[in-house]
Amino acid sequence: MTTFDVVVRGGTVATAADRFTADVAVADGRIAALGHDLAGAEVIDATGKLVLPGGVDGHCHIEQRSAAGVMNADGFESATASAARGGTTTVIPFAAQPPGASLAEAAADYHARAARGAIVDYALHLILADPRPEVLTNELPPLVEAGHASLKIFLTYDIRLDDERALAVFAAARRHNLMVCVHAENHAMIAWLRERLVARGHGDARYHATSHPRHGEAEAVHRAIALARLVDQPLMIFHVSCTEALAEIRRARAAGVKLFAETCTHYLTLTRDALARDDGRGAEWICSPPLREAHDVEALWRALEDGTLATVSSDHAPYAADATGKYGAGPAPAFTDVPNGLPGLAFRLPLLFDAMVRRRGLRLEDFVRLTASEPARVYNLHDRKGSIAIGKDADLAIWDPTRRVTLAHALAGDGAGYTPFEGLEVQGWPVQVLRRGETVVQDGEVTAAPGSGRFLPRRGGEAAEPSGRPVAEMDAGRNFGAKLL
Ligand code: DUC
Ligand code: ZN
Ligand code: ZN
Repeated sequence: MTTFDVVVRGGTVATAADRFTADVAVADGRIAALGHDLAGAEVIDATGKLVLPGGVDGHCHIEQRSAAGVMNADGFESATASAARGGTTTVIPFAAQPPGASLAEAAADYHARAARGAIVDYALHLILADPRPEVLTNELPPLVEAGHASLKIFLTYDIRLDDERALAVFAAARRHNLMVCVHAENHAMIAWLRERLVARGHGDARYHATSHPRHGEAEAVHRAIALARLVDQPLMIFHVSCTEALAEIRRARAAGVKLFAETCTHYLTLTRDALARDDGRGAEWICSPPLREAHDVEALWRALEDGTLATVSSDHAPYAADATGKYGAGPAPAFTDVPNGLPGLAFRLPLLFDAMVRRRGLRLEDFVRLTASEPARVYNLHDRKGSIAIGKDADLAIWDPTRRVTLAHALAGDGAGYTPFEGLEVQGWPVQVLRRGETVVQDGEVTAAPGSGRFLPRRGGEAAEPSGRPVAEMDAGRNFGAKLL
């Protein structure tokens, strides 16, 4: 009888398609067998537990500066340790090109830092803040060759791209089979409102939400889709926060556009009331797009159920609740002086498990799909990540569905010093987490070495392939023979 390296025995294994009782056997870091009475050099008793694929967080910021230059409160070690504590074993943070700088140098810099610190496996999205021709022509192809397969662009902030540059990125992405992720908000509306609000003395955190109008998000979603559609480039719309943006996504899908969209844990669990707290800590809930209203929360849940939204990420963007982060401009800063973002890597899975499976009536399989399998598929990591099947990496979260936990920052262990989810009670918790068969977290203790996480080189894959349905103007058969791509 074969003795495997590790056997996780007797748990209920869940995938995006199914659940069943089985032992999971690991050899050389991969799932080698699913069955009964399997023998292992190390045996982990999972009786009464769920055995879930480790989470895949397709959008988080690690060791990155805010739009205004404030450094995240987390390095790769603390961020990925907090991800692992919450059952996430794959992350996709960013390599951010500063305007005017080299994309290749930015990527090399993030690679070096991730290689030193990461505890879980990772890929990187490349942020293109300055897609000048030599960056797209000379710097991008070797990065694609090295295994980068997704880009992020912004339509707001100082690093925003105008429509022409966005189109240039979409066309380059199409040439190289890359997914493009978009931060879609209308910059002019935000700038105009910020100026007026501050001039009229409305600098309190609650006006951050006022300064990011919901139809400005919808407008930018619409525009990004229209531009990408011209060159038949699939998009991922990041951090969808409101009903109006969902309507744009549904309309485009109904018209046959190939499009993915995510929302984030905080848009599903919090509202803009957090910005108007009477203890003066509203800055700690400032993120962009902003937290919206209760009816948006409900609309986002419906969009998860009907398939409009494909994935849920953390958008972990931690800034410490002190003068190095949220309060760099003083203890009562104007919202315009507060870096945008919330910590969330650690609690994404516990919050979503509790909300989806216990309170909202989604199936356990839906939870696995939205938090692991589908992000793995969209970012073309699914040959190794996001499911429990023979040949996949043995990334497993052994989950106690009965454990009740009151969320507190100490459980997250990230660098932010606070959690926006403080005091929320959840049921369901990862008691042991394996990455490639190695236990990386046991009862909240991180046991893996910094730098033991690996880079995951990948291609764009099927999700990034064009739909094959060009608009008439780009179709040589219908545009008098002009070949434009
Ligand atoms: N966009 C993000 O994707 N994350 C944090 C802040 C932001 O604007
Ligand atoms: Zn963004
Ligand atoms: Zn983000």
